[in-house]
Amino acid sequence: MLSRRAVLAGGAAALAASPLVARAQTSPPTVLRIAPREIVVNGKSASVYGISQPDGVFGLFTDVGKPFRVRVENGLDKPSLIHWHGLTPPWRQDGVPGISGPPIPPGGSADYDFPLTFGGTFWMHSHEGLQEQLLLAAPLIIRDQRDRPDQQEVVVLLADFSFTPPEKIFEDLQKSGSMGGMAAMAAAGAGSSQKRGGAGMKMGTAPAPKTAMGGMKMGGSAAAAPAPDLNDVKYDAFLANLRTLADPDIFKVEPGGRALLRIINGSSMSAFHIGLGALDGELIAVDGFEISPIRGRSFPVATAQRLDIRVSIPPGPGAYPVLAQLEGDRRQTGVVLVAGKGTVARVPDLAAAASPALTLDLERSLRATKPLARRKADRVHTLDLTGEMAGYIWSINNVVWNKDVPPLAVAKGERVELVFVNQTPMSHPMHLHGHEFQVVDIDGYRFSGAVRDTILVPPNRRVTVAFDANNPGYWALHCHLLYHLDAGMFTTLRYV
Ligand SMILES: [Cu+2]
Repeated sequence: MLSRRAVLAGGAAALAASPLVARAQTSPPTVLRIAPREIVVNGKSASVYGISQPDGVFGLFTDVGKPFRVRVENGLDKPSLIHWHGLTPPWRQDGVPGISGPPIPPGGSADYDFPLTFGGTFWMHSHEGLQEQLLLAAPLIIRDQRDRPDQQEVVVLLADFSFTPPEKIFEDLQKSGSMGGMAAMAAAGAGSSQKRGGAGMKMGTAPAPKTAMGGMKMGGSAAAAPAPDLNDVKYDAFLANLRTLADPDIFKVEPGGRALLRIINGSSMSAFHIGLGALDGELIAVDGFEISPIRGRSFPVATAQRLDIRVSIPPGPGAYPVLAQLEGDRRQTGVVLVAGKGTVARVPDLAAAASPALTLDLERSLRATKPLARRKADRVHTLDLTGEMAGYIWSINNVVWNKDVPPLAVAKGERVELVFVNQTPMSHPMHLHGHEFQVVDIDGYRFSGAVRDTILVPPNRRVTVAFDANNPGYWALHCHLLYHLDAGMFTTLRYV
Protein backbone atom coordinates (compact mmCIF):
# COMPACT_ATOMS: atom_id res chain seq x y z
CA MET A 1 0.00 0.00 0.00
CA LEU A 2 1.31 3.40 -0.87
CA SER A 3 1.44 5.90 1.90
CA ARG A 4 0.21 9.39 1.25
CA ARG A 5 3.78 10.62 1.40
CA ALA A 6 4.92 8.11 -1.24
CA VAL A 7 2.11 9.16 -3.52
CA LEU A 8 3.01 12.80 -3.10
CA ALA A 9 6.68 12.20 -3.70
CA GLY A 10 6.08 9.97 -6.71
CA GLY A 11 3.60 12.32 -8.29
CA ALA A 12 5.42 15.49 -7.43
CA ALA A 13 5.92 16.56 -11.03
CA ALA A 14 2.29 16.06 -11.97
CA LEU A 15 1.12 17.75 -8.81
CA ALA A 16 3.52 20.64 -8.94
CA ALA A 17 0.72 23.15 -8.84
CA SER A 18 -0.96 21.52 -5.86
CA PRO A 19 -0.88 23.69 -2.76
CA LEU A 20 0.03 20.64 -0.65
CA VAL A 21 3.17 20.00 -2.65
CA ALA A 22 4.05 23.66 -2.81
CA ARG A 23 3.86 23.79 0.96
CA ALA A 24 6.02 20.69 1.31
CA GLN A 25 8.68 22.18 -0.92
CA THR A 26 8.84 25.40 1.02
CA SER A 27 8.57 23.88 4.48
CA PRO A 28 10.77 25.96 6.73
CA PRO A 29 14.23 24.64 7.51
CA THR A 30 15.19 23.47 10.98
CA VAL A 31 16.95 26.38 12.63
CA LEU A 32 20.16 25.72 14.53
CA ARG A 33 21.41 28.72 16.40
CA ILE A 34 24.99 29.17 17.53
CA ALA A 35 25.04 31.16 20.75
CA PRO A 36 27.10 31.72 23.87
CA ARG A 37 25.93 29.85 26.94
CA GLU A 38 26.87 29.62 30.58
CA ILE A 39 27.49 26.26 32.15
CA VAL A 40 28.56 25.26 35.64
CA VAL A 41 31.50 22.90 35.98
CA ASN A 42 32.92 21.81 39.33
CA GLY A 43 30.77 24.48 40.99
CA LYS A 44 32.18 27.29 38.86
CA SER A 45 30.42 28.98 35.98
CA ALA A 46 32.03 29.11 32.56
CA SER A 47 31.18 30.89 29.31
CA VAL A 48 31.12 28.50 26.37
CA TYR A 49 29.24 28.11 23.09
CA GLY A 50 26.29 25.97 22.11
CA ILE A 51 24.18 25.06 19.10
CA SER A 52 20.50 24.37 19.56
CA GLN A 53 17.07 24.77 18.01
CA PRO A 54 14.74 27.61 19.03
CA ASP A 55 12.74 25.18 21.21
CA GLY A 56 15.90 24.24 23.09
CA VAL A 57 16.63 20.89 21.40
CA PHE A 58 20.38 20.43 21.56
CA GLY A 59 21.56 19.44 18.07
CA LEU A 60 19.43 17.63 15.52
CA PHE A 61 17.41 14.41 15.46
CA THR A 62 15.97 13.32 12.13
CA ASP A 63 15.22 10.28 9.95
CA VAL A 64 17.01 8.68 7.05
CA GLY A 65 15.43 9.58 3.71
CA LYS A 66 14.41 13.04 4.86
CA PRO A 67 16.26 16.02 3.43
CA PHE A 68 18.82 17.70 5.66
CA ARG A 69 17.22 21.13 5.44
CA VAL A 70 18.82 23.36 8.01
CA ARG A 71 19.48 27.04 8.58
CA VAL A 72 22.43 27.85 10.83
CA GLU A 73 22.22 31.25 12.51
CA ASN A 74 25.36 32.71 13.96
CA GLY A 75 24.55 34.40 17.26
CA LEU A 76 28.20 34.95 18.16
CA ASP A 77 30.10 38.20 17.81
CA LYS A 78 32.64 36.43 15.61
CA PRO A 79 32.53 34.32 12.43
CA SER A 80 31.56 30.68 12.79
CA LEU A 81 30.74 27.64 10.67
CA ILE A 82 29.41 24.18 11.53
CA HIS A 83 30.70 20.93 10.05
CA TRP A 84 28.34 17.91 9.83
CA HIS A 85 30.77 15.26 11.02
CA GLY A 86 30.32 11.98 9.15
CA LEU A 87 27.75 13.18 6.63
CA THR A 88 28.57 13.31 2.92
CA PRO A 89 26.99 16.55 1.69
CA PRO A 90 27.89 18.42 -1.48
CA TRP A 91 31.25 19.93 -0.62
CA ARG A 92 30.03 23.54 -0.45
CA GLN A 93 27.85 22.47 2.48
CA ASP A 94 30.55 20.69 4.47
CA GLY A 95 31.16 23.56 6.85
CA VAL A 96 34.93 23.99 6.77
CA PRO A 97 35.98 27.65 6.51
CA GLY A 98 38.30 28.33 3.60
CA ILE A 99 37.75 24.86 2.14
CA SER A 100 34.02 24.49 1.58
CA GLY A 101 33.24 28.18 1.81
CA PRO A 102 33.45 31.29 3.96
CA PRO A 103 32.41 31.29 7.60
CA ILE A 104 29.08 32.81 8.62
CA PRO A 105 29.59 36.40 9.78
CA PRO A 106 28.24 37.52 13.16
CA GLY A 107 24.46 37.80 12.92
CA GLY A 108 24.41 36.01 9.57
CA SER A 109 23.00 32.65 8.55
CA ALA A 110 23.66 29.84 6.08
CA ASP A 111 21.25 27.33 4.52
CA TYR A 112 21.80 23.63 3.93
CA ASP A 113 19.72 21.21 1.89
CA PHE A 114 20.85 17.76 0.83
CA PRO A 115 19.44 14.23 1.03
CA LEU A 116 20.22 11.97 3.99
CA THR A 117 20.96 8.61 2.40
CA PHE A 118 22.12 6.74 5.49
CA GLY A 119 21.34 6.77 9.18
CA GLY A 120 23.44 6.57 12.29
CA THR A 121 25.09 8.50 15.10
CA PHE A 122 26.83 11.62 13.86
CA TRP A 123 27.59 15.00 15.32
CA MET A 124 28.12 18.61 14.42
CA HIS A 125 30.82 20.98 15.53
CA SER A 126 32.46 24.26 14.66
CA HIS A 127 35.41 24.01 12.30
CA GLU A 128 36.33 27.66 12.85
CA GLY A 129 39.22 28.77 15.03
CA LEU A 130 39.30 27.25 18.51
CA GLN A 131 35.51 27.25 18.96
CA GLU A 132 35.01 23.52 19.25
CA GLN A 133 37.30 23.62 22.27
CA LEU A 134 34.62 25.82 23.84
CA LEU A 135 32.07 23.03 23.42
CA LEU A 136 30.55 24.24 20.15
CA ALA A 137 29.37 20.71 19.32
CA ALA A 138 26.07 18.81 19.42
CA PRO A 139 24.57 15.43 18.47
CA LEU A 140 23.33 14.81 14.92
CA ILE A 141 21.24 11.66 15.02
CA ILE A 142 19.73 10.10 11.90
CA ARG A 143 17.34 7.33 12.85
CA ASP A 144 16.85 4.30 10.62
CA GLN A 145 15.64 0.71 10.82
CA ARG A 146 18.08 0.01 13.65
CA ASP A 147 15.92 2.14 15.89
CA ARG A 148 13.15 0.10 17.36
CA PRO A 149 10.15 1.05 19.40
CA ASP A 150 11.15 -1.37 22.16
CA GLN A 151 14.55 0.23 22.52
CA GLN A 152 15.19 3.47 24.34
CA GLU A 153 17.67 5.91 22.83
CA VAL A 154 20.39 7.28 25.11
CA VAL A 155 22.62 9.90 23.52
CA VAL A 156 25.87 10.68 25.33
CA LEU A 157 28.06 13.52 24.09
CA LEU A 158 31.48 13.42 25.73
CA ALA A 159 33.64 16.49 26.16
CA ASP A 160 36.82 17.63 27.85
CA PHE A 161 36.72 20.98 29.55
CA SER A 162 39.24 23.52 30.80
CA PHE A 163 38.73 26.85 32.49
CA THR A 164 41.87 28.01 30.67
CA PRO A 165 40.96 29.69 27.36
CA PRO A 166 41.92 27.55 24.35
CA GLU A 167 44.22 30.25 22.96
CA LYS A 168 46.22 30.08 26.18
CA ILE A 169 46.30 26.27 26.15
CA PHE A 170 47.59 26.33 22.58
CA GLU A 171 50.19 28.96 23.42
CA ASP A 172 51.41 26.93 26.40
CA LEU A 173 51.66 23.80 24.28
CA GLN A 174 53.72 25.70 21.74
CA LYS A 175 55.99 27.01 24.50
CA SER A 176 56.55 23.78 26.35
CA GLY A 177 55.64 20.80 24.17
CA SER A 178 56.80 17.50 25.51
CA MET A 179 60.11 17.18 23.78
CA GLY A 180 61.30 13.76 24.76
CA GLY A 181 58.86 11.82 22.70
CA MET A 182 59.22 13.91 19.63
CA ALA A 183 62.99 13.81 19.70
CA ALA A 184 62.78 10.03 19.62
CA MET A 185 60.34 10.30 16.76
CA ALA A 186 62.61 12.63 14.83
CA ALA A 187 65.53 10.30 15.29
CA ALA A 188 63.51 7.33 14.09
CA GLY A 189 61.59 8.81 11.24
CA ALA A 190 63.05 12.03 9.92
CA GLY A 191 65.24 10.51 7.23
CA SER A 192 62.56 8.56 5.44
CA SER A 193 60.11 11.37 5.07
CA GLN A 194 62.39 14.24 4.14
CA LYS A 195 61.85 13.81 0.42
CA ARG A 196 58.10 13.87 0.50
CA GLY A 197 55.78 16.79 0.87
CA GLY A 198 54.62 19.62 -1.28
CA ALA A 199 55.06 23.33 -1.34
CA GLY A 200 54.36 23.64 2.35
CA MET A 201 56.78 24.62 5.02
CA LYS A 202 59.42 21.98 5.57
CA MET A 203 60.08 20.86 9.04
CA GLY A 204 63.56 21.16 10.43
CA THR A 205 65.03 17.91 11.62
CA ALA A 206 65.59 17.87 15.31
CA PRO A 207 69.02 16.64 16.32
CA ALA A 208 68.98 13.02 17.39
CA PRO A 209 69.42 12.68 21.13
CA LYS A 210 72.67 11.01 22.16
CA THR A 211 71.29 9.77 25.43
CA ALA A 212 67.95 8.58 26.62
CA MET A 213 65.31 11.21 26.20
CA GLY A 214 65.08 14.05 28.63
CA GLY A 215 61.41 13.38 28.30
CA MET A 216 58.91 15.31 30.26
CA LYS A 217 55.89 13.09 30.02
CA MET A 218 57.37 10.11 28.26
CA GLY A 219 57.65 7.09 30.44
CA GLY A 220 59.65 4.93 28.05
CA SER A 221 63.23 4.90 26.93
CA ALA A 222 64.59 5.81 23.52
CA ALA A 223 63.92 2.29 22.30
CA ALA A 224 62.17 1.67 18.98
CA ALA A 225 58.70 1.60 20.49
CA PRO A 226 58.48 4.14 23.27
CA ALA A 227 55.40 4.25 25.46
CA PRO A 228 52.74 6.38 23.82
CA ASP A 229 52.51 10.02 24.77
CA LEU A 230 49.00 10.60 26.10
CA ASN A 231 46.86 13.56 27.11
CA ASP A 232 48.85 16.65 26.17
CA VAL A 233 46.34 18.93 27.83
CA LYS A 234 45.45 18.65 31.49
CA TYR A 235 41.72 19.22 31.54
CA ASP A 236 39.75 20.49 34.54
CA ALA A 237 36.79 18.21 33.89
CA PHE A 238 35.37 15.56 31.63
CA LEU A 239 31.74 15.98 30.72
CA ALA A 240 28.96 13.70 29.57
CA ASN A 241 26.07 15.79 28.25
CA LEU A 242 27.76 18.78 29.88
CA ARG A 243 27.74 17.21 33.36
CA THR A 244 30.30 15.62 35.61
CA LEU A 245 29.66 12.59 37.81
CA ALA A 246 28.87 14.92 40.72
CA ASP A 247 25.53 15.56 39.00
CA PRO A 248 25.27 13.17 36.06
CA ASP A 249 22.64 13.03 33.34
CA ILE A 250 20.11 10.38 34.34
CA PHE A 251 18.07 8.31 31.89
CA LYS A 252 14.96 6.40 32.94
CA VAL A 253 14.92 2.97 31.31
CA GLU A 254 12.53 0.01 31.42
CA PRO A 255 13.46 -2.85 33.74
CA GLY A 256 14.03 -5.84 31.47
CA GLY A 257 14.08 -3.56 28.43
CA ARG A 258 16.69 -2.49 25.96
CA ALA A 259 18.49 0.73 25.27
CA LEU A 260 20.63 1.97 22.41
CA LEU A 261 23.59 3.97 23.66
CA ARG A 262 24.77 6.46 21.10
CA ILE A 263 28.18 7.48 22.41
CA ILE A 264 29.75 10.51 20.71
CA ASN A 265 33.32 11.41 21.60
CA GLY A 266 33.01 15.14 21.07
CA SER A 267 36.12 15.91 23.11
CA SER A 268 38.91 18.11 21.86
CA MET A 269 41.87 15.91 22.76
CA SER A 270 40.72 12.89 24.75
CA ALA A 271 40.16 9.20 24.10
CA PHE A 272 38.06 7.07 26.43
CA HIS A 273 37.18 3.53 27.37
CA ILE A 274 33.40 3.17 27.61
CA GLY A 275 32.56 0.92 30.55
CA LEU A 276 29.11 -0.62 30.86
CA GLY A 277 29.60 -1.95 34.38
CA ALA A 278 27.08 -4.68 35.03
CA LEU A 279 25.32 -4.32 31.69
CA ASP A 280 25.82 -6.64 28.77
CA GLY A 281 26.45 -4.66 25.62
CA GLU A 282 26.55 -5.31 21.94
CA LEU A 283 28.49 -2.91 19.75
CA ILE A 284 26.42 -2.65 16.57
CA ALA A 285 27.89 0.36 14.77
CA VAL A 286 30.96 2.56 14.72
CA ASP A 287 30.83 6.11 13.36
CA GLY A 288 27.22 5.34 12.42
CA PHE A 289 28.07 2.36 10.18
CA GLU A 290 26.87 -1.11 11.02
CA ILE A 291 29.32 -3.85 11.96
CA SER A 292 28.90 -7.52 12.82
CA PRO A 293 27.89 -7.14 16.47
CA ILE A 294 30.57 -7.48 19.14
CA ARG A 295 29.59 -8.36 22.68
CA GLY A 296 31.39 -6.76 25.58
CA ARG A 297 31.35 -4.48 28.57
CA SER A 298 34.18 -2.12 27.60
CA PHE A 299 34.81 -0.44 24.26
CA PRO A 300 37.39 2.18 23.25
CA VAL A 301 36.37 5.40 21.53
CA ALA A 302 38.92 7.79 20.03
CA THR A 303 38.33 11.51 19.65
CA ALA A 304 35.52 12.23 17.16
CA GLN A 305 34.48 8.58 16.85
CA ARG A 306 31.07 7.22 17.81
CA LEU A 307 29.85 3.92 19.20
CA ASP A 308 26.32 2.51 19.01
CA ILE A 309 25.92 -0.02 21.80
CA ARG A 310 22.76 -1.98 22.53
CA VAL A 311 22.37 -2.86 26.18
CA SER A 312 19.92 -5.14 27.94
CA ILE A 313 18.54 -3.81 31.20
CA PRO A 314 18.12 -6.48 33.88
CA PRO A 315 14.63 -6.98 35.29
CA GLY A 316 13.75 -5.17 38.50
CA PRO A 317 14.89 -1.83 39.82
CA GLY A 318 18.50 -0.79 39.39
CA ALA A 319 20.93 1.99 38.54
CA TYR A 320 23.58 1.43 35.89
CA PRO A 321 26.37 3.94 35.36
CA VAL A 322 27.77 4.07 31.84
CA LEU A 323 31.26 5.48 32.26
CA ALA A 324 33.87 6.99 29.99
CA GLN A 325 37.35 6.65 31.47
CA LEU A 326 40.15 8.74 30.02
CA GLU A 327 42.87 6.61 28.44
CA GLY A 328 46.00 6.24 30.54
CA ASP A 329 44.31 7.88 33.49
CA ARG A 330 41.90 7.32 36.36
CA ARG A 331 39.58 10.20 35.56
CA GLN A 332 36.11 9.39 34.30
CA THR A 333 32.74 10.85 33.44
CA GLY A 334 29.42 9.32 32.47
CA VAL A 335 25.66 9.02 32.70
CA VAL A 336 23.40 6.76 34.74
CA LEU A 337 20.57 4.55 33.46
CA VAL A 338 17.92 4.10 36.11
CA ALA A 339 15.41 1.24 35.89
CA GLY A 340 12.24 1.38 37.94
CA LYS A 341 12.82 2.66 41.43
CA GLY A 342 16.58 2.17 41.31
CA THR A 343 18.56 4.58 43.45
CA VAL A 344 21.52 6.47 42.09
CA ALA A 345 24.70 6.28 44.17
CA ARG A 346 27.51 8.80 43.74
CA VAL A 347 30.04 7.49 41.25
CA PRO A 348 33.57 8.73 41.97
CA ASP A 349 35.37 10.92 39.42
CA LEU A 350 38.37 8.62 39.69
CA ALA A 351 38.33 4.97 38.69
CA ALA A 352 40.13 2.43 40.87
CA ALA A 353 43.03 2.16 38.44
CA ALA A 354 44.40 3.97 35.41
CA SER A 355 43.20 2.62 32.09
CA PRO A 356 45.56 1.53 29.31
CA ALA A 357 46.15 3.53 26.16
CA LEU A 358 43.79 2.80 23.28
CA THR A 359 44.96 0.11 20.88
CA LEU A 360 43.74 -1.29 17.57
CA ASP A 361 42.74 -4.63 19.11
CA LEU A 362 39.03 -3.95 18.72
CA GLU A 363 39.51 -2.29 15.32
CA ARG A 364 41.10 -5.48 13.97
CA SER A 365 38.06 -7.50 14.97
CA LEU A 366 35.45 -5.17 13.44
CA ARG A 367 33.79 -6.30 10.22
CA ALA A 368 31.50 -4.07 8.18
CA THR A 369 28.13 -5.57 7.37
CA LYS A 370 28.13 -3.50 4.17
CA PRO A 371 31.77 -3.34 3.07
CA LEU A 372 32.95 -1.43 0.02
CA ALA A 373 32.78 -3.45 -3.20
CA ARG A 374 35.97 -5.48 -3.66
CA ARG A 375 38.21 -3.52 -5.94
CA LYS A 376 41.87 -2.82 -6.51
CA ALA A 377 43.02 0.65 -5.58
CA ASP A 378 43.47 3.00 -8.52
CA ARG A 379 45.55 5.33 -6.40
CA VAL A 380 47.41 5.07 -3.11
CA HIS A 381 48.55 8.01 -1.00
CA THR A 382 50.97 7.35 1.83
CA LEU A 383 50.60 9.90 4.58
CA ASP A 384 53.33 10.00 7.18
CA LEU A 385 51.99 11.50 10.38
CA THR A 386 54.84 13.68 11.53
CA GLY A 387 55.67 16.42 13.96
CA GLU A 388 58.07 18.09 16.25
CA MET A 389 57.27 18.56 19.88
CA ALA A 390 59.60 21.51 20.33
CA GLY A 391 57.20 24.26 19.32
CA TYR A 392 54.30 21.81 19.13
CA ILE A 393 54.41 21.46 15.37
CA TRP A 394 52.30 18.74 13.76
CA SER A 395 52.33 17.87 10.10
CA ILE A 396 51.56 15.35 7.38
CA ASN A 397 54.53 14.17 5.29
CA ASN A 398 56.49 16.82 7.21
CA VAL A 399 54.33 19.55 5.73
CA VAL A 400 52.58 21.91 8.11
CA TRP A 401 49.26 22.82 6.57
CA ASN A 402 48.84 26.23 5.01
CA LYS A 403 46.59 27.33 2.17
CA ASP A 404 49.36 26.94 -0.42
CA VAL A 405 49.77 23.23 0.22
CA PRO A 406 48.53 21.46 -2.93
CA PRO A 407 45.61 19.05 -2.42
CA LEU A 408 46.22 15.32 -2.76
CA ALA A 409 45.50 14.23 -6.31
CA VAL A 410 42.36 12.11 -6.71
CA ALA A 411 40.13 11.58 -9.76
CA LYS A 412 36.40 11.03 -9.78
CA GLY A 413 35.42 7.37 -9.85
CA GLU A 414 38.68 6.09 -8.42
CA ARG A 415 39.10 3.68 -5.54
CA VAL A 416 41.62 5.45 -3.35
CA GLU A 417 43.63 4.07 -0.47
CA LEU A 418 45.17 6.26 2.21
CA VAL A 419 48.06 4.66 4.11
CA PHE A 420 48.60 6.40 7.44
CA VAL A 421 52.05 5.81 8.91
CA ASN A 422 52.43 7.26 12.39
CA GLN A 423 56.00 8.37 13.02
CA THR A 424 55.19 10.19 16.24
CA PRO A 425 54.77 8.96 19.82
CA MET A 426 51.14 10.15 19.96
CA SER A 427 48.03 8.52 18.54
CA HIS A 428 46.20 10.48 15.85
CA PRO A 429 42.49 10.00 15.06
CA MET A 430 42.43 10.78 11.34
CA HIS A 431 39.21 12.08 9.82
CA LEU A 432 38.29 12.37 6.14
CA HIS A 433 35.49 14.72 5.15
CA GLY A 434 32.77 14.00 2.62
CA HIS A 435 33.33 10.23 2.31
CA GLU A 436 33.00 7.17 4.45
CA PHE A 437 36.02 4.87 4.24
CA GLN A 438 36.70 1.26 5.08
CA VAL A 439 39.59 0.09 7.22
CA VAL A 440 41.35 -2.48 5.02
CA ASP A 441 44.81 -2.99 6.50
CA ILE A 442 46.56 -2.75 9.85
CA ASP A 443 50.35 -3.28 9.80
CA GLY A 444 50.12 -5.52 6.75
CA TYR A 445 47.13 -7.55 7.97
CA ARG A 446 44.61 -7.17 5.14
CA PHE A 447 40.96 -7.49 6.15
CA SER A 448 37.46 -6.19 5.49
CA GLY A 449 37.19 -3.90 8.50
CA ALA A 450 34.73 -1.31 9.67
CA VAL A 451 33.31 1.42 7.47
CA ARG A 452 33.73 4.69 9.35
CA ASP A 453 34.93 8.30 9.08
CA THR A 454 37.61 8.55 11.78
CA ILE A 455 40.40 6.04 12.34
CA LEU A 456 42.85 5.96 15.21
CA VAL A 457 46.50 5.55 14.16
CA PRO A 458 48.61 4.73 17.24
CA PRO A 459 52.36 5.38 17.39
CA ASN A 460 54.49 3.29 15.03
CA ARG A 461 51.45 1.77 13.37
CA ARG A 462 50.43 1.69 9.73
CA VAL A 463 46.72 1.75 8.94
CA THR A 464 45.18 1.78 5.46
CA VAL A 465 41.69 2.97 4.65
CA ALA A 466 39.92 2.76 1.27
CA PHE A 467 37.24 5.02 -0.15
CA ASP A 468 35.47 5.64 -3.42
CA ALA A 469 35.95 9.08 -4.92
CA ASN A 470 32.24 9.56 -5.48
CA ASN A 471 31.65 13.02 -4.02
CA PRO A 472 33.60 15.56 -6.07
CA GLY A 473 34.85 18.65 -4.32
CA TYR A 474 37.50 20.05 -2.03
CA TRP A 475 37.74 18.08 1.18
CA ALA A 476 39.60 18.25 4.46
CA LEU A 477 41.62 15.33 5.85
CA HIS A 478 43.09 15.85 9.30
CA CYS A 479 43.90 14.71 12.78
CA HIS A 480 40.91 15.29 15.04
CA LEU A 481 42.97 16.15 18.11
CA LEU A 482 42.07 19.79 17.83
CA TYR A 483 45.43 21.27 18.81
CA HIS A 484 47.16 18.93 16.36
CA LEU A 485 44.75 20.09 13.65
CA ASP A 486 45.36 23.71 14.60
CA ALA A 487 49.12 23.13 14.59
CA GLY A 488 49.09 21.81 11.03
CA MET A 489 48.25 18.09 10.91
CA PHE A 490 45.76 18.83 8.16
CA THR A 491 45.65 18.44 4.42
CA THR A 492 43.09 18.29 1.64
CA LEU A 493 42.07 16.35 -1.41
CA ARG A 494 40.37 17.85 -4.40
CA TYR A 495 38.70 16.45 -7.52
CA VAL A 496 35.85 17.46 -9.78
CU1 LIG B 1 47.09 14.21 16.02
